[in-house]
Amino acid sequence: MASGDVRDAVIATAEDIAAMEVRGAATIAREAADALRRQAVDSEATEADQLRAELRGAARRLRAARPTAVTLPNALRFVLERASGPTVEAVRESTVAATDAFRDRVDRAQDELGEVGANRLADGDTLVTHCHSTDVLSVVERARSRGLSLSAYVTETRPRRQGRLTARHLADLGVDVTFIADSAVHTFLPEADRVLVGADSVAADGTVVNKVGTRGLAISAREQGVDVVVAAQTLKFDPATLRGHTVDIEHRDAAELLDPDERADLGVDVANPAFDATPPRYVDAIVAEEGLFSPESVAPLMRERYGSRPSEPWEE
Ligand code: RI2
Repeated sequence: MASGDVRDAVIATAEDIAAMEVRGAATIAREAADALRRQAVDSEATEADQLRAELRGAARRLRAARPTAVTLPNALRFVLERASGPTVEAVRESTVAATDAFRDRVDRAQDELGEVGANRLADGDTLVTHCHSTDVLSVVERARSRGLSLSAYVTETRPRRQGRLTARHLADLGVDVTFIADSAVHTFLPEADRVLVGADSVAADGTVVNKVGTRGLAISAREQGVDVVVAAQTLKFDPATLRGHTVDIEHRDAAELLDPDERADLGVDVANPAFDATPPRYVDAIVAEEGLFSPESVAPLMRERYGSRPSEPWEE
């Protein structure tokens, strides 16, 4: 049964995103767009305005699921701006068409950035990566398909241990993988040619928000003269930062670090930020579908892509 006018499928998707059953910035975006499609298809609205209001309500529910990856609001905005028409059927059809277009766009962007990123890699490179990023995997997949031989140090990525997914994917692509504890990454950096990580959001000044631990990794890499390359399609660009907003860093449940009994026994506080912000001075290049960018060139591209937007369509 639906809660209010927001359909069950939307609530289920929002819950899956919050629980990280659905995770990774690009994947969250695809699923959120699909949830709006389900809202449109399953709706019992009898007026176009009613369906549009329902879509805004669904978007608000989805937006609240996780705060940091800007792909989520960017996906919702893409669909809502195109969900229009004089009748319920017209709004429904335009919503379905928008979600199809959105998926195509994300898939194409990921393919294209893979090509760009592969140009930056060399045969025999040793990479260091952190967490699990499908944008990073696209780069490595493209490089492998060109016959480049690659090795990688893959961090475990506490507390959720997404590094296991990366290790499996890279090994399946024929990369020579060494799985390491997060705290060991500085030990192995001198053997690396490049750090290659994803992003959840990129701010207008080129700051990269990614899985917690990325900032320390990037600072250490700079100290040791290792290139830091960020694979981030333009869907990761956060237009709100053009107006002075900062990216909200998600703090997750303490139970991801200590089970409640153990925590009570220890009598300690727990802090569990899921992401951190790497300043642009530690980022050598951002690989997007439109090419390779310096952090300084993010702002003009962001302005051109998103323009100025004082409010979001789900706030109207
Ligand atoms: P793609 C992940 O966050 C990681 O921080 C990863 O670098 C980023 O999303 C980007 O993922 P989480 O959802 O979009 O695991 O490249 O907290 O797949």
